[in-house]
Amino acid sequence: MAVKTYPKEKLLKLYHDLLLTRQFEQRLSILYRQGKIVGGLYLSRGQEAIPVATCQHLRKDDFISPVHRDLGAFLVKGMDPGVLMAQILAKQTGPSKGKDSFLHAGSKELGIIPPTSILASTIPIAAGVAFGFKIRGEDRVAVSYFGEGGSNRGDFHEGLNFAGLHKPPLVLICENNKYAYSTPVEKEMAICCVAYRAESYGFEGLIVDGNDALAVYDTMEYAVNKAREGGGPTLIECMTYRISGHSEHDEAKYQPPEEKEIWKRRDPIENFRKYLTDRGQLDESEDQRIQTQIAQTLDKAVAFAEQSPYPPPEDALRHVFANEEPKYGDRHHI
Ligand SMILES: Cc1ncc(C[n+]2csc(CCOP(=O)(O)OP(=O)(O)O)c2C)c(N)n1
Repeated sequence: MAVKTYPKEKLLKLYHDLLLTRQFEQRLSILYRQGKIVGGLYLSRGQEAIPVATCQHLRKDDFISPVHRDLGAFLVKGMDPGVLMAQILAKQTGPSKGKDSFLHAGSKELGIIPPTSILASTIPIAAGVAFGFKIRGEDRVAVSYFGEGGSNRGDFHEGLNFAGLHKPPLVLICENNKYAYSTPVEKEMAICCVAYRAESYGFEGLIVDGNDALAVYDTMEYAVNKAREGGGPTLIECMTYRISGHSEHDEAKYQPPEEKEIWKRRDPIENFRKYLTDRGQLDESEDQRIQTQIAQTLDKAVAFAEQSPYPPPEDALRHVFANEEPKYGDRHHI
């Protein structure tokens, strides 16, 4: 069987994006401990390969509907690291203009639908967007991300039923990290795999090792090409593990230490680095160059966010309603 080969620049871009995501989140973790992040902080440590590798195949005019563990998707889709950092620090220069923390941000220009916080709502939203592409005859794709926990909600089933019926260019990415907050997957559902559910709605469900960046990359390439060519939806279940707590305040004592150890050895970034070095695609000096470049990008992003102002109090009601700019103190009856 022929072994697939990849252009070096694509491999190095994937490696760069994985490292950028991990190191961005490491900075966030420090800022959180310094009290500079208000509210929860939900990281993707150990499962970065899923948002990062899947977004490699998307164009700017494709749409994603990410959730709380998809910071990497924001970066790969093109959001400026400084602007994203400002958003997370609730600064006026973030896309939500300081009204919200963490990832309730989006960008119409970059094709990022702001997460709503309602688990699995990403699915009917992306299915609707994809249906719009289909009606207009456009070769654009919509992608929704969700956890295996979210897949137990009604929105998941309604979205899949719609997708199965209308066959829009939709890719559904389930990030099965084995826990929904403190609930282990065996107590969430009676079957082993979310992908099995796709078939009952009339389309293909695939299972992939979510810690193998290239496996995720290849599977997504297949699903995106299929969607663009009119082949309809695909659900890709990426098997992974949540290495840290649900959020930074959660010590995750419910995760058995031996289980964590097994998955730490399956780190997607370390393994990809080994893959590249073993094949002579990355040497120490190239690695160092990428690391330095990322460190500089992040220094700049943190400085921009920290120096940005918080919004003034009188902005509290601005940009909240579609057609009005109410004055502070106005009353609104809906
Ligand atoms: C409808 C709904 N119920 C509960 C919550 C609170 N909540 C946020 S994340 C989460 C766990 C999600 O688990 P999963 O979907 O597996 O994603 P993961 O956090 O593991 O990536 C819960 C219960 C919510 N945001 N929305």
